[in-house]
Amino acid sequence: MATPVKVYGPPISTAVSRVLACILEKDVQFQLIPVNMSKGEHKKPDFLKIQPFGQVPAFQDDNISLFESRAICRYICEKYADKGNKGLYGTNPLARASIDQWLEAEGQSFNPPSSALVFQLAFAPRMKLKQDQVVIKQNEEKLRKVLDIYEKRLGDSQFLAGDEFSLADLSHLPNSHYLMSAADTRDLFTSRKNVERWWDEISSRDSWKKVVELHKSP
Ligand SMILES: N[C@@H](CCC(=O)N[C@@H](CS)C(=O)NCC(=O)O)C(=O)O
Repeated sequence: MATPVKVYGPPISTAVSRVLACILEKDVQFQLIPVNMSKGEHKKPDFLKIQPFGQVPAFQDDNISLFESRAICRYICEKYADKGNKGLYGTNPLARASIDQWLEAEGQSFNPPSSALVFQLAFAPRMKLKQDQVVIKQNEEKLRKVLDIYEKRLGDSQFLAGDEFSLADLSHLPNSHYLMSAADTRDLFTSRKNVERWWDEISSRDSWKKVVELHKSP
């Protein structure tokens, strides 16, 4: 039996969730290793050896360590090409380029405002930090513009990179999950009919439902 890959970090972290969703889509055996962030374990020397920026997730497969959730997902898709969802990262150069394009759009355009909002709306209250209304307003405005582009794209194709669910859609799940749970930002999705249809479809995948279950573990 293959040795399970190791994922370090709490599943409620958006970047950890991204990797878990990919692993579950690919049906790869994994071991989840808790990192107690409130005790600063992610800044300790042993952890910095595998994640030099002191962030989660860190990932290990055989004798290699990786960090950066999107790079880890690409690696999992390449290494385990024959397992689980075989089309997740495309099966030809053009399909893969389209997936990479929308993965970049997620990382460069969607993630900056959405992760700022996730921090303010979901994590600041848990950490007993005061929410910054100016940051919330500014990032809602930025995200609105990004979602207008998504609305148009998702009117032309079922998913971002084409008519199949891909790593590009999957990468949006973690931040969107928290934004859909907050009244203010939920409306940004539900007021756009194609974005809402897309969210309903991608969030009902078994892989994502399992990640949401894992949010209950440390
Ligand atoms: N670009 C990185 C982001 C990782 C990241 O920001 N992780 C957060 C949790 S979602 C973290 O570790 N925050 C604690 C810190 O930065 O000290 C990735 O995608 O892996």
